[in-house]
Amino acid sequence: MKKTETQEYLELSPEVESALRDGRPVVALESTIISHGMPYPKNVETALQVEAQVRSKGAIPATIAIMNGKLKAGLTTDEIEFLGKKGLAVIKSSRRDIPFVLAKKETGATTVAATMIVAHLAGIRIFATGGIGGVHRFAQETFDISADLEELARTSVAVVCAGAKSILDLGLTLEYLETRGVPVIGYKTKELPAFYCRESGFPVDYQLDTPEEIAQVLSLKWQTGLEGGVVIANPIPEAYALPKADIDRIIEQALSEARSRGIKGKETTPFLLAKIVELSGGKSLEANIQLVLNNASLAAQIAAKLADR
Ligand code: PSU
Ligand code: MN
Repeated sequence: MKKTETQEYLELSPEVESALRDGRPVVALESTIISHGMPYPKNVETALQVEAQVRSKGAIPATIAIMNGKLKAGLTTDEIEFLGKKGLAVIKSSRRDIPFVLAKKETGATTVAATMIVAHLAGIRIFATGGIGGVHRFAQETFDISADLEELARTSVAVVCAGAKSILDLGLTLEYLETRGVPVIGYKTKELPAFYCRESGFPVDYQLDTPEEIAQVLSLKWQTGLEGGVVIANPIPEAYALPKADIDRIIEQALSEARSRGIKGKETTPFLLAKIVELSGGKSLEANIQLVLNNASLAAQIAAKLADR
């Protein structure tokens, strides 16, 4: 597809467009976390707080979604409210879904994979979220591996996350990323964080301790033609981390409920996320909000360093 044809379907908010034109820092944000990752109205409140956090660190937020036949980067408050209110009724959209959602002019919330695609089309290199998808537990039988991992292998956008939830098999997720050549950077940590907990027991490839060093590695990767994404794993702030034993028990219960109900395909992750919120009595939601804010802040600082280079 020629660039001009792509641009026809891409709609940047005026603010995002002017920031990109001037080479100012921009941070992409996903929308499946709004529609499918958190309950209303906390989801909308959080999405707006995350945008404010990005701004407070000197970058422009670009929340990404599919609406009215357009791939949008930069949403209005009303559009975020609309996505949050519709919740599970909007289409969870990954790479394979994009053309269908565009064709039908439906509302699509973008996953990590689809957000990376739209960010890349727009020229945004840094993206902040909560957790990435990965290799699910028992993938040996189910073949359930998130399209997020393949996207990380091919699309040149860096994703700042708090690692991944242990609804996934974190060891196999790291193996998959290694095979596909995706670097996993630990921000001030040697270990892959496990979302609610700061530790997982799995080492990361590289520990880097400043946004400047991360920006340097990203530029070197992309300048040398090594296309593809990077995972920047940023542990949840100590004060908000949840006890590992509690969260392990909740996740086991959520997994066994998903299995006994025969939940499959794209429903799996949203089902597990909602179950965890329910079983933790909202405690997990607070941790989730805090870690996303923390990721937004780091992403904005990296975007600022990248824009300076
Ligand atoms: N993990 C979370 N929160 C989320 C998601 C994953 O802790 O909101 C969402 C993201 O949008 C991610 C998607 O890209 O789920 C992965 O879904 P799947 O496993 O179906 O690829
Ligand atoms: Mn899946």
